Amino acid sequence: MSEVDEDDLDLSTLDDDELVKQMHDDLYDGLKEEIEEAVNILLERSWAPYDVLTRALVEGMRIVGIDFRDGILFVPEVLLAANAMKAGMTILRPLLAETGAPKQGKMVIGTVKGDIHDIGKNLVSMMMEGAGFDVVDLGINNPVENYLQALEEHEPDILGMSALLTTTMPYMKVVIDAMKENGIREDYVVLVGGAPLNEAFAEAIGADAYCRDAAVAVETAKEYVARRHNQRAGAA
Ligand code: B1M
Repeated sequence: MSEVDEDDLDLSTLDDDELVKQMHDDLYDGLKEEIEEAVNILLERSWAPYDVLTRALVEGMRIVGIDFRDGILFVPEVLLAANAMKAGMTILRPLLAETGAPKQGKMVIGTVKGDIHDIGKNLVSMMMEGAGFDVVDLGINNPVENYLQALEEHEPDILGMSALLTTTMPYMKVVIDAMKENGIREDYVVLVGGAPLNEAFAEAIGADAYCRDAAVAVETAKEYVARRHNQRAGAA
């Protein structure tokens, strides 16, 4: 995508707008080291980690997604872009988690069975940690047993599920139905997210809420946990 010879380009000479644009190109081209360097440059320029994440990385991946959809990019190229994005996120993760926010509660989160997309889930995990939640990340491709076992073992306030495919999103209902069958559905707040979902779907499968993005996930989680604490205090 980029017309500039990457070897000749000194990223630090670019102004902020040019650098962000270059990062979109570098993400598109799967250039991991360039992404890492550019993330560090923006942080040195006092950019907030959240702005680096959303304006440079998430926006870059949005562009990749469009060309993937349109058949211009294919799986191998998108994998490289995803790896470059993850490298940038690795630098940002501790900074986002370091906010000193008071402890809010605990969340177990995982991508559902059949689905290996994890960038969005990882982003939600990072933002939740930054907001003061302890996060147990189950990774990708989780069968219902993984969720049930993790709920029993970690006793979280929230179960988060992620799905990026229209073919895998129905699996969220399998998990929620299993929770109902085991009589534990009401013990947890169930939040779901992923690009193909919407509020109507979340309601139809019996989740508590659909979260459009990581920021909404944090706000929704805080709201539901506060509500649960108030209910418990009222019942005591
Ligand atoms: Co895939 N892929 N992919 N892919 N991929 C999509 C999802 C797709 C929309 C691309 C397209 O056609 N436009 C399409 C799905 C079409 C559909 O189902 N309708 C698709 C396809 C078809 C496929 C394959 C089937 C391709 C193939 O093999 N032919 C295959 C399936 C593999 C599988 O899972 N079984 C596949 C594979 C891959 C890669 C491995 C190459 C790679 C994943 C790498 C990785 O994740 N480690 C990949 C990628 C990168 C994408 C796109 C381009 C980008 C996804 C992403 O990371 N977005 C994606 C296109 C798109 O979504 N526009 C696409 C950035 C991320 C920050 O956003 O994940 O939406 P997102 O997360 C957001 C919110 O959704 C929300 O918050 C996040 C942060 O703000 N959120 C939650 C997400 N999870 C949440 C959980 C919560 C709360 C909020 O819990 C509380």
